[in-house]
Amino acid sequence: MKRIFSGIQPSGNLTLGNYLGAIRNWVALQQERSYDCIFCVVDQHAITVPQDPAVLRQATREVAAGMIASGIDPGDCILFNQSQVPEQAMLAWVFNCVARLGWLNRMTQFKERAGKNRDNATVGLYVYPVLMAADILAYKGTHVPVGDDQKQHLELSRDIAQAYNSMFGVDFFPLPEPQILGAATRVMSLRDGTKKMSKSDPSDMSRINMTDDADTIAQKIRRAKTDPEPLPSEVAGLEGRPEVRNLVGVYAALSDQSMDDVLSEFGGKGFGDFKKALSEVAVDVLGPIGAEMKRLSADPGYVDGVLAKGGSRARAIAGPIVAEVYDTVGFLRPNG
Ligand code: AQP
Repeated sequence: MKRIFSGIQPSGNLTLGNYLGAIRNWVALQQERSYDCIFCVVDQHAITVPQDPAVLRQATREVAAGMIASGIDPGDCILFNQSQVPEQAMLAWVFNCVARLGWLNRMTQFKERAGKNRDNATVGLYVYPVLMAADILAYKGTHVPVGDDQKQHLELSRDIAQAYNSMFGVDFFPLPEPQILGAATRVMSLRDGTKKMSKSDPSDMSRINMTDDADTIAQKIRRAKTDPEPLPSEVAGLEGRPEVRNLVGVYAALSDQSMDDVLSEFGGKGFGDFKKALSEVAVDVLGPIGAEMKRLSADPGYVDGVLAKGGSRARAIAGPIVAEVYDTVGFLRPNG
């Protein structure tokens, strides 16, 4: 059985990076109908950095609304928020006792996010990738569609699955495969082409939010950093121009073309026409999704109902898997 598991943190506004690197691919995979799909709003991951409780609740609903508005069908897939399924955190504890410090010490995202003040980072931020392994493996997930930034965490999930299997002499967990798909697997900040576009970047001008209106999208793209040279005619000409490469990649992804096609149209021209065309395609794609997100957000009862139902369906799968792990490990349980 092929089972997809993937998630998004409710740690801010959904961005174009989340859409192109993750959600859009999830919708396409759901439509292929060859996988069981489970999608999760990972609120327990979000609290690895401080969150205002009321804002977190609202962001959880908004991320769920973003997924539904983009085409995730909660009748077809399971859609829920992580904290409704305690089995994932239960499995994470076992995995904390399987994973090694040396493995976690190599995680580059922790180093980036903890920054210079590492002693002040939460323990949760450090063990975040262990919880991510538990999220996936509590469902025996086999495929994990993510953006390029999550590749290293996925490798750790595979290491944990393998280490658990060999520690207990079982063939229990699959080794989950990353699916890094599309032309924009790492969308970069509009202000700095060497930094990932991120929900939690303090500058709103660094990202396009999925709920931005047409004027805001156009303004952000107009002000996006470029350089004084015209666009190159070939992909090789993007070398050393990270901001330009990023905008060309985003245009290619949004318009379903290759970067070569984009450059054959805009190569040799200045950024005026290109940015105008990019704004138009971004508004065409995101406009209807943003409008639907706002409509769904006005009906929190509906979104909460979807998440509650998804949570019970998810528990029905994770419950027996994690119970078997607890037996294997040797935990004494009632009727065990
Ligand atoms: N810039 C990006 N380009 C492509 N894919 C991206 N993803 C995130 N940013 C980009 C993908 O979106 C999914 C959900 O990510 P997440 O919310 O779990 O965490 P993240 O990767 O840390 O995303 P952010 O937006 O940068 O959040 P914050 O600011 O809270 O850390 C993942 O599949 C991710 O690859």
